[in-house]
Amino acid sequence: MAAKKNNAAKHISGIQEKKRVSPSIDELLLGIFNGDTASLARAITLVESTHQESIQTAQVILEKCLSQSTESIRIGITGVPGVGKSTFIESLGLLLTSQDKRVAVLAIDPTSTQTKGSILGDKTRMPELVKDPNAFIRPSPSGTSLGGVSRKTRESIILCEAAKYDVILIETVGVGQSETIVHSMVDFFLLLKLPGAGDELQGIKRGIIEMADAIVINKADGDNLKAARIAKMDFNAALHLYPPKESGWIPKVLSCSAIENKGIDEVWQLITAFHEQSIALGSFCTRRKQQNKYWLLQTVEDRLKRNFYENQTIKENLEKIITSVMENEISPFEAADQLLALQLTKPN
Ligand SMILES: Nc1nc2c(ncn2[C@@H]2O[C@H](COP(=O)(O)OP(=O)(O)O)[C@@H](O)[C@H]2O)c(=O)[nH]1
Ligand SMILES: [Mg+2]
Repeated sequence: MAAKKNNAAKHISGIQEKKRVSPSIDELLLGIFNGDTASLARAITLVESTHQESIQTAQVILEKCLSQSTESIRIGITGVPGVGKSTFIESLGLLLTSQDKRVAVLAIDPTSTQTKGSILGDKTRMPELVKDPNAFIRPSPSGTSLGGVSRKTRESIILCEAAKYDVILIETVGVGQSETIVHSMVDFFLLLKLPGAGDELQGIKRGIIEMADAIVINKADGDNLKAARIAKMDFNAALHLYPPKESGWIPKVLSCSAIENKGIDEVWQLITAFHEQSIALGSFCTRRKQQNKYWLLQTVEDRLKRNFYENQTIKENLEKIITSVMENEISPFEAADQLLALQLTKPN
């Protein structure tokens, strides 16, 4: 009897499960607008999906979410693996939730996979934030191209904002192009550095410093205190060599210990000062408008490329033409013209 009851219960929960797997668009939207994390998570899964049907559903949801006006701030946090990004986000996130702010954390890590690598690490490195009802943490999907991952992250930001998260923190590992892409989707870009970084200043990618709205020397604790002070001075000196930002914002250098929760308040005060100043000057709005333009053009480029490589005639001829180019039978430019002409004569 008990077993029968159990089975019945399982059956019922199975039905509910099934119902939960595919709620209607309106149900999902209502859930998102009410700040229901399960609906938000499901919508992000739709956004991340590569199935045609899910892509279309996601598009409808996104359009509805875009029309929700919000006053969120999007903050990108970058730095080499191990610099303490996740620990920093845990500290900052908890500070913000203690001020009754709702915090969403999205992670872009093209080097990780969902079962191993830093994603699991990230979850365990935000042990308190994960449990906080005012925080939502979502790692990026694995296996897709960086462009794809980041486009989805940008769409996830919009969903999080519609779910009324006040602060969106985006963690990205400092490899390849990921900082540039994250920079193009955030209001404030924060570069975390290690003490002693002064020595490697020469080797630093110039572009990243140029993009930073703040440089924060993390791990300023224990034996690192002196090195952190020196690094702070070095970066301050280095920043003077860069031209001022168009927005009028002067990037600052701070230090903190994410693990000991020291200096995190100061970082938040700096971000708040930036937020207020850039809204007052209009540069906040200008930056978002520029980003919209960037993403429009980026998407057009992505789609054109995808259409090209998915074109059946191109697929059939590409290898042959590549071989001809490699054998110097035809120049790369002539070959490109031929391929593009093929695509035009036989579109998908
Ligand atoms: N001493 C010290 N260690 C830290 C600090 N922040 C992070 N760590 C340690 O550095 C390692 C990497 O941290 P993690 O947050 O995962 O770095 P991520 O790869 O940049 O996300 C972990 O062992 C952390 O405990 C800090 O402020 N001080
Ligand atoms: Mg991390």
